[in-house]
Amino acid sequence: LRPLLQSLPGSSADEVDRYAQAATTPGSGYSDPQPLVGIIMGSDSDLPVMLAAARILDRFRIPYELTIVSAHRTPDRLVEYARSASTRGLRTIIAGAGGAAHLPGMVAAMTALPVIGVPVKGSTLDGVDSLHSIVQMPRGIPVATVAINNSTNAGLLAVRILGAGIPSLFNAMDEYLKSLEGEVMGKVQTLEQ
Ligand code: RP5
Repeated sequence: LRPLLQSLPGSSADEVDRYAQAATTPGSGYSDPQPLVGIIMGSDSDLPVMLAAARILDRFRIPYELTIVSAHRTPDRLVEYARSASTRGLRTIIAGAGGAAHLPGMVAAMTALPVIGVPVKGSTLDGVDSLHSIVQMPRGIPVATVAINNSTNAGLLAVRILGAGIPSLFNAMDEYLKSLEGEVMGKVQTLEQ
């Protein structure tokens, strides 16, 4: 993934190193080397969208792994990934895909871990195809679905899921909410001056 990461605008050299590490050596670069979140995507073309989730997990210092798993192009890899996820220590999976986006649903069918789906906007249908594919999971197999291309919210939801059982993370999310409020109130004050 490194050449692709380097070609993306807006990523610092440090970030490229970290993402490339997450893709090759799960959890490296953190004091706790065990990845708690798996970020997967159907294609390297999803990477520009999915990196926002990695940025959020970096911000909250949550170790993650990052890789490509295609439901239709690498079905055996999908089964192996989903079936081994919980025993490998993952606690939540973020899965992004575009088009007929069956990746999140198929992963959720093969693990009891919470799965967050990110509908990736493709070249046609504006991502509504991906959104419907992910959000319309039939009864019994839930996938928590975020907005089209909004992997930031997928990262934040993963933090909240983990934070429900980790007080320091819960407090960090509380601080994050306060920072959002502070940002808006700062703008309000500037406008009112
Ligand atoms: C899906 O098909 C991927 O998740 C991606 O969003 C879309 C297009 O893939 P590429 O043709 O760019 O590899 O499986």
